[in-house]
Amino acid sequence: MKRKEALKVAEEKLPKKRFKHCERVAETALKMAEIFKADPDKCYLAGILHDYSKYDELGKMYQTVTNEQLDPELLEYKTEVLHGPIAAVKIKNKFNYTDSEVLKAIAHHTSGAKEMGIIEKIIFTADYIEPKRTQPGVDEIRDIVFTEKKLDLAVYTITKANVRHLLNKDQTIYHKTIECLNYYNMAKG
Ligand code: DGI
Ligand code: FE
Ligand code: FE
Ligand code: FE
Repeated sequence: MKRKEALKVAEEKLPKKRFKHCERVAETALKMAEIFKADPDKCYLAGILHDYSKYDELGKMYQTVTNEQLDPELLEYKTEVLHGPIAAVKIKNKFNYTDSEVLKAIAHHTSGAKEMGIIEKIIFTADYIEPKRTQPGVDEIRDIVFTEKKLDLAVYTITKANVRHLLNKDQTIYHKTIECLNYYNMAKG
């Protein structure tokens, strides 16, 4: 898939505000691609498409989990945790798109995962730090990325903040989120 085609796919599928967020994530991912020596086309594609399934119907998402034999634990969660893994299979099937680095980056953009590749880490981080994000601590993470240039530390710091936030709201933590937290606690150095 080319950048222009992916842009059109995202624009037609998503409400304007969400599409704009995806454009900012893609632009942020491009900046990070330069710093961390990653393929810019893959970063752009994963960024623009990462929230493709954000507004899909929940019942259909559960059907896809079953039909595509995705992690059955996903059935215990809602759109927040499902939209990444679902978007990855839908984009693969609908557009015959098979790049596993891009598909994994889309699938893991919410939870993270252990042993992520460079595109996965960039999208996970770009989603959190794109210019319109205002969470407490986001400027520190922008510094870790653009000044210190420590991507594993950024992934860890984001995951720690996510888990804290989820626990404060008594939310259930998906196993890949926990695996990401533990793996990057070690990998961050
Ligand atoms: O789609 P975005 O809004 O751009 O952001 P996202 O996909 O990174 O996160 C979507 C939501 O997912 C966010 O409100 C927090 C939630 N989330 C992330 N990890 C987990 C989670 N929710 C639960 N219950 N468990 C998790 O492990
Ligand atoms: Fe998302
Ligand atoms: Fe995220
Ligand atoms: Fe997003």
